[in-house]
Amino acid sequence: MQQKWWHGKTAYQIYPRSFKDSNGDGVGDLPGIIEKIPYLAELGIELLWISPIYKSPFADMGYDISDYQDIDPVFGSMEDFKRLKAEADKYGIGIIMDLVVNHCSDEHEWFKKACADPSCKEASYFIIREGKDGKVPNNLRANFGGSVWDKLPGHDNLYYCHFFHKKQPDLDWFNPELRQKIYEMMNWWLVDMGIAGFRVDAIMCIGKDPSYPQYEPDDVGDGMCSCGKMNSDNVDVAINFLHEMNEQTFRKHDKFAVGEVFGISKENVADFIGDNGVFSSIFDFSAREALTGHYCFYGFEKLSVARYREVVFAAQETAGDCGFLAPVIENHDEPRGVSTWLPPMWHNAKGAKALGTVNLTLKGIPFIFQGQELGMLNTRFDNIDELDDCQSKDQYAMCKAHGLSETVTMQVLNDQARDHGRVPMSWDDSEYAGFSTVKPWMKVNQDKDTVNVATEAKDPDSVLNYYRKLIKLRRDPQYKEIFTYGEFVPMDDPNGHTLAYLRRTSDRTIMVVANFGAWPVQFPVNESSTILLSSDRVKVENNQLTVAEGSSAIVLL
Ligand code: TEU
Repeated sequence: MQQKWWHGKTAYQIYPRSFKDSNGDGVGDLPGIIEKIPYLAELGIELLWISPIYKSPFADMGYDISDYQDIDPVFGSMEDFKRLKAEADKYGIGIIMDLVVNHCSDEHEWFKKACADPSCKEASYFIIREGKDGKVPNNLRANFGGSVWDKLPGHDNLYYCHFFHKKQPDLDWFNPELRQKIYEMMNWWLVDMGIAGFRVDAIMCIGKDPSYPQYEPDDVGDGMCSCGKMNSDNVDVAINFLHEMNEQTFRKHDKFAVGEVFGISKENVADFIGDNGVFSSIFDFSAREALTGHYCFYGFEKLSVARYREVVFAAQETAGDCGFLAPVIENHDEPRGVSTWLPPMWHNAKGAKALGTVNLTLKGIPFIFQGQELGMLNTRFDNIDELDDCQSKDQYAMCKAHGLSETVTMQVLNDQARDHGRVPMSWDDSEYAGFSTVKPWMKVNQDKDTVNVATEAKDPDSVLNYYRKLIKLRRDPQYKEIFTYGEFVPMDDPNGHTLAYLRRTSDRTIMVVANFGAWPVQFPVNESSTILLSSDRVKVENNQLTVAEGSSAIVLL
């Protein structure tokens, strides 16, 4: 594998609406991010992915873009963006913008023109089809519920396609002119604005079959089939477009790109990552994929630690030495990682530290989601009005339609809603968690009195200070190479609740152990083995490493 400038870096995701409000409107903004750049630098962050900040009507919280080359006033201005970029540059932090090009917003000027005249050039940027016998062109179901087809406003028998919200019309990637427009826009951000790269949103959705055939209904029982089926049948279509994108943008300018990609296998991983892959990295969603299996949230079952270990280790082996995955435990589409992947006994600081150890020592380019470094857990939502996300609303209706009680429905949403990643970042223990001076757009997390930056910064044993040490260790010139390029070697799990593995180069080996069981675990080590970092009770004695329950260790063998 060729060495690249982004190898060995630690990335951080900001959900801008919920990171820091500087102007007292209850919504996070760019000056708020600027204020916190020194905080991120102190944590050791070198790549910063910011979820969409472009002009948007916010039907899907900014993932519906109405102008790709402007900043939405709720976040600030282009001048603020330039200041943010300059501030990040000062600390050696590269900005990663969110690239949402499977779809735009129905308020984008292209779509407005398409509605005004379906024979115009801009209309050909979208997927517009005639209805069949007064019905929609086919039976695909959108990711946020309902048909992927809606009537093109102002036209009786014309439908436009949207794999997500109806305010997110899909772009037609088969149109070469549209593709060039997108690459031009990307190169403007990459070169003229000087960003470090892109996180590429929902991109496998561009793998479509332009004939839009009828599909065998799936098991949801509404006669429809998930639009994901069309994508998984047409991965090659997407890959072809992405090779072109890569050649004309990222590769050309030596920029970073991390793809939001599901469904990786040994057979196709080299298409995505490594020297000939279309991306620099792709998120490791193996645990999330093992959990999902059904359209309804209430079909999800928790994973055991043993199963979590199995799927995460399998992903590491799939990537092998081909290229880098991007390990994640949570993001803005997920409930909190500690609440989701760990048994209830470890829904606390100990669990957060031990899971952080895994996140930051697997092979790959780790992404930390805002608040993860504090050990933020899921927020308690008491009723549907406390949730904002369009997918949560769809799932609420679905649970109700299937006869679930209000209590059970709220439990399902408390377990799975995307809103968990969208509550304000807890900066201190004040009424609005130091996020804002007024009531924020989402409720603050109930644990903000103890789980917050100000309190944790003062406590040497806090999750925050542990994350700082972890990242410092990854960046230590002595160990940077082994944490970056060292081979991943899985070890056995002695108690059914432990993730243990080696990272190995030709001349040294590091052992990582995270014990999520109820009893200590032991591993044989050498006389000279040294503990580089431990999150709780860990010792090396008589050639045995003992890692207490809820603890993790990084040991140089
Ligand atoms: O997500 C794509 C995606 O696959 C998720 O929407 C997923 O289906 C869902 O979260 C499962 O719970 C990206 C963005 O991350 C998400 O926020 C956007 O809503 C979506 O694309 C559309 O742009």
